[in-house]
Amino acid sequence: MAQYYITTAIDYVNGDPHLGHAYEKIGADIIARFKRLAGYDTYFLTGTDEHSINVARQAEAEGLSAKEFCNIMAGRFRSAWDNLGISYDRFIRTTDDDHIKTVQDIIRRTNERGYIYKDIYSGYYCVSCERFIEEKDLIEGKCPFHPSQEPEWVEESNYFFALSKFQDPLLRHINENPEFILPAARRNEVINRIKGGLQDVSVSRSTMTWGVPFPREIDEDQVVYVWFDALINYLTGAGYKPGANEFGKWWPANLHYIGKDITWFHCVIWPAVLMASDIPLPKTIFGHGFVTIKGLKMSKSEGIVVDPLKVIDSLGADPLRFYLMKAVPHGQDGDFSFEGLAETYNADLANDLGNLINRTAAMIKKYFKGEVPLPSGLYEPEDEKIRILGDEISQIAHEKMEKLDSSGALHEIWGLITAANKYIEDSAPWALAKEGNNKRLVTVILNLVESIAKAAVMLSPFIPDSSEKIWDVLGLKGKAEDIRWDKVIDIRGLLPGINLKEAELLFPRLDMENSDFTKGEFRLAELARKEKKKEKKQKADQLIRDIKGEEEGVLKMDGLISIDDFSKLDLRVAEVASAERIKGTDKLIKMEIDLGTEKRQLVAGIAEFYAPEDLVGKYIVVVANLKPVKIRGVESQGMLLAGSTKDLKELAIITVDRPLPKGSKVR
Ligand code: ME8
Repeated sequence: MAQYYITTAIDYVNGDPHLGHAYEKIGADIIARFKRLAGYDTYFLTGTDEHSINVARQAEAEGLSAKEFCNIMAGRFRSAWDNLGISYDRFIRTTDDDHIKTVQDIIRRTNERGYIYKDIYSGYYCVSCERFIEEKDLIEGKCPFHPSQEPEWVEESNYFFALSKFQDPLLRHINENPEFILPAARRNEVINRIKGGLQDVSVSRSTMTWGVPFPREIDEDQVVYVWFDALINYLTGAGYKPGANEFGKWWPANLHYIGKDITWFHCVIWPAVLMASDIPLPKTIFGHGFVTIKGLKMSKSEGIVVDPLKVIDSLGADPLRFYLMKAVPHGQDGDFSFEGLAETYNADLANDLGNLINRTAAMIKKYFKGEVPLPSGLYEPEDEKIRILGDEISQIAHEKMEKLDSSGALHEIWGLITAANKYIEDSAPWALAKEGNNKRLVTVILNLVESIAKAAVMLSPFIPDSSEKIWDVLGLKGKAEDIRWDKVIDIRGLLPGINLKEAELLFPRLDMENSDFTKGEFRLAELARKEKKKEKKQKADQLIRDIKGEEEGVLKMDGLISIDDFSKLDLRVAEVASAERIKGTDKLIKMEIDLGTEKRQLVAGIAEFYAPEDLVGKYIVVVANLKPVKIRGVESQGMLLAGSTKDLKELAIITVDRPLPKGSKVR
């Protein structure tokens, strides 16, 4: 049996999964499910990318070890994909033991073959992309994908991979294998960039410790650069055997299904690393488009996210899977909206598909007591037409799926559902029953059941749960997904004598006025607020830059402290749990603050400016590592931060401008 190994990108775990991630996993799942239906021995790999700087920083902020933090987050990704019906065979984590060994082995292989050397890296680094960026690629000083963040300046001694040696072999491979990079637009982008010249890339970091350790015999003080580590997951997932020159049962991968923002890593760096290691290249890298909201890319670092689980809660996984395939066409970007989702649900699933099934089931019950009749042998030309159409569509949709055009295939399959609904109108079974034309009535009903069963099989990669429900309603044996795609045309043989089950309403119509989608609108309103805040923040940042510039003109450069001095302060966000005046004083307030993991008592001289009850519930900033002191006999276990005028006539407490977990570090 031919085999098919498909992988998705592995997601960074510094935020929860969002609809962009979900779109990719659904897209890959549809292909994996199709391949299984088409008779391939299929292996589907997805997982999480855990060694990123953001992860290390966030874990620290939450007072967890990086691994503990990753355990929680990887669990959330995995459970989101389970809820979405993603049929992965392995959920890989870059902290898995076998992966760490594979990464170290690939470093050894490339090193032995002379493609790794030590040098100094100095340049910009975008923490959100985990990418070294050349100055020429910055737009107004910012990473093109993360315009709200400053790239960091990095200067360190690193190991480099000799990417520049692979310019010609890469171009040759891409030209000789038109299927290597898809869609064609991405292929052209990549070719043009390679022609622009390749520079060697850093593959290690010496200023961080969270990562796969470099092989000890090469260097004890470096960890592997997160992208080098991440790409190698595809080999680990294939069953790579370190040191044995065995690349694993599933290697080479047939398809890396990834977003268009990371084609450079997959289409240039990854194949070059494989070439340098004498390992065959994957067959195809497909760079899908982005899910956007109002034209903006959904992105956790930019704060524009919709939680797929919220959508699943309201509607179930299948409507979301279906809608995303429709809204984000093959290889392109597509806009998500709650309204669009609700409209598609009502028009396509409730009206077209739901009604087709419900009407057909009702007629079988009414005219044949629920049992699908035996063929009558009487066929009109239209009766032949709908059957032939079903067979043709199964072939066309198959071809589209083989070309990875899932949205195109879905469109074709929907053609059968539309045609079957029209067939009901045209053949008017109720009139046939009235006339007593039982033979034709039998034919029409059989054709309808056949069309629905064909659609159920072909739709099973897209809406797997619903397909099984449809299969069940029809009273067919086994599962829709057990029918091979090339046997769809033989489905008629399964039908006579089957008994319809009591149909649950498959896709109840959504009441657009009073539906759960108000939740969606609420979230969009939240998004709009966030965008406003972002605008404000950008203005504020500009102001700060302007002020800094002015200050630099007048400030002497002495009396400054280093970042190390600053980092001695343990500043934390805390919630004021209770507050009261200290009796016998005018100025002092005693409060209990909540740091998430512990509660503390604080004394502050702010009674002239704040009433105790106004303080309760505020998220303030405190110095958490200050030695406790007694003020008027009351112990203060820390200090809150406040600003004041020189004459101390005005004072304001420092608070955070949006909720952060209690105990978050202020840096
Ligand atoms: O890039 N629409 O992780 P990631 C569609 N860890 N796809 C989107 C999207 C959107 N709005 N936003 C993100 C990484 N994605 C690396 C990958 S692979 C060896 C390492 C896609 O969490 C994105 O294009 O930033 C990528 O394919 C995947 O989600 C993970 O993104």
